[in-house]
Amino acid sequence: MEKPFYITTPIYYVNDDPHLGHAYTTVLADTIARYRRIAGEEVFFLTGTDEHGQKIAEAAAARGMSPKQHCDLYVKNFKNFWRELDIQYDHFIRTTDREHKNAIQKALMRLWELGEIYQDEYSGWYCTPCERFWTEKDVEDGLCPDCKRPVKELSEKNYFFRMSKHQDWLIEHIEKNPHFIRPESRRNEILGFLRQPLNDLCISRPKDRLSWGIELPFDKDFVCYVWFDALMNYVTAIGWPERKPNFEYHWPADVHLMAKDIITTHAVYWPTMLHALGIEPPRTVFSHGWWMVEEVKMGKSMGNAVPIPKLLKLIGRDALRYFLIRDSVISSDSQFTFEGLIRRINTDLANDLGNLTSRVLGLIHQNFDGVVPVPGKATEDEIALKNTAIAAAETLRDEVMDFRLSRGLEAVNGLVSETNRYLENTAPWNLAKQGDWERLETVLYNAAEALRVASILLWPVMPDACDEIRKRLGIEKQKILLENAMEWGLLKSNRDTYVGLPLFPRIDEEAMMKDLREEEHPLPSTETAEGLIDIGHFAKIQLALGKVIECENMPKADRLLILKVDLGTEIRQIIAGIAPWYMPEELIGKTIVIVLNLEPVKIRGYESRGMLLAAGTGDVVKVLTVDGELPPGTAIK
Ligand code: ME8
Repeated sequence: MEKPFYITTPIYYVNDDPHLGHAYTTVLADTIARYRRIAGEEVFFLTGTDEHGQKIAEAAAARGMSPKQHCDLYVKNFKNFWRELDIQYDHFIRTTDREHKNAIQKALMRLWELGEIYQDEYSGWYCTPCERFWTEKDVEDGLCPDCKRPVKELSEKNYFFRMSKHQDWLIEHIEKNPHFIRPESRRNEILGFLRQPLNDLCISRPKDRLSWGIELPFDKDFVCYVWFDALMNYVTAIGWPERKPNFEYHWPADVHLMAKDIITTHAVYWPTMLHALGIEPPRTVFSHGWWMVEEVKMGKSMGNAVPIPKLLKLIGRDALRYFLIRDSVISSDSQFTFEGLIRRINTDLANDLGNLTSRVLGLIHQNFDGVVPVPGKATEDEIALKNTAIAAAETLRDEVMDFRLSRGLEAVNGLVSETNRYLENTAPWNLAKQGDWERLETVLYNAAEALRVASILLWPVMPDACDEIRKRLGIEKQKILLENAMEWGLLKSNRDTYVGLPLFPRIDEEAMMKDLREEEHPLPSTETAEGLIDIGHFAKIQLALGKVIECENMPKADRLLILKVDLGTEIRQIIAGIAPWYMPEELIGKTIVIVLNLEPVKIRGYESRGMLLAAGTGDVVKVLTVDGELPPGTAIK
């Protein structure tokens, strides 16, 4: 029996909201999954969230929440975002799922018993945002070679996975399997990296530094390194090791998709971990380039993420999906510009596809009361159109199977433009005037048939628009199958159609940029952040002024301050993630704004009762204060 096509995205960190970079990989996976499904394959598409580790613990602390509360909230944001983009995953894994945690402990125990894990003293340079140690030679000017942020020297006892032991096997595996790492450029990069001896991998973190993680089954003072925990999701999600038949039915994964930032973890750490556990490696690890904004990688910590909720409202999810797939060259970086986005939508979607749909259906209405005509004899023009359609379908299929979706879409857009040209050449409006009904029937049937083919080929990228085209053509009940795009003449005559509104209205650049600019200060991202709330909701939040009477750094935490705040009737302890922007003494004496009625939480063993308010962009953060003297405890209404 053929196993399902198993495709994965990275599991994303929930330290902040999803951004366009996350959307890209997930839309790409969803689109490939849909193509495979309409090609008749069974597919298993996995995505999820990476919830342990320092990054998440600190993000939670900065928001005055427990890590689990924080994760639950952000997981909802991710899931809502995927729903808005119509991502049809088969399973969403969270690394805080019980089954996953149990499986990680089993994996660790197995490796420990096999002697693949040992304890050692380790000192090195640690990058907190990347959660990894670097050696002296990696670090330049005290900065992390990956994210270019400062690293700090750390020395501690830890557990190590004997990754180096599997180096020769890995090199041989990569050499024997040209499709194991794709594209070719990344494969060469990894082979180059493997020319140096591999270090063993530190797979633990002492609990006194970080407690938010999965406990090592053989030492309760340590938690598992977040990357070990995260990579394993690809096998735990399908039931390893407990649900063996399910696991064996799906594994190996056909493709793990990710961007180039995490190719080493996927192409080196992951296969060696699997090899040590006696599990076959995935078939392909595919690393795409980055979406960049003005030459900088788009990302939440870079502060240049595109305002997606607003963008989605303005252009719709199909247009965004199309743009992301069409305008990215999978093996290199892609530049995001609003001009590029608008140009793409106006050209390919409003002018070409939208126009073709309106024209064909409009002409069928004007001339045949909306009923698909019966075609007469095909001339050279119809044969050429048919050949273009079949060639586009075949090109698309081949390019998709080879992960070059942009080229596949280019071929489909070629078919759409060609059909518009066919209408111009055959000029059905003149045929109507001349009363050449038979020729008119043939032309409009063939143009509608090309539209039917396009509605299959584009469906995985733009499901809403293509469903709508199919409805207008009267074929919404037909199953969408790729093979039906390779056959000409399947559109049934004598069906009722309708014209409808333009599928993709032209975007006015100036108006859109104005609308987007109004989004410059988005609401904070919570479940209620979308849309408006009534005053009753706001009144539930109790805000008051508090005077900071003590403030100190939290030991072993870079971002956290412990504040004692006088609220008139009581003194409260509040933990705030603002240490990167304030020295403790700068805050003492300040009158700041406090949210009073939050559930108390413990952050690294320190209780926090309430939250202070601050505003900022990432580079600059300022606490909110009041304009003038008011006593502590004054309510804010
Ligand atoms: O790395 N362009 O999570 P993450 C294209 N939790 N893709 C981008 C992108 C950009 N500018 N920015 C992000 C992690 N991505 C780990 C993964 S997997 C076992 C653990 C996409 O939230 C891209 O897929 O930082 C990248 O690899 C991923 O988001 C990183 O997501």
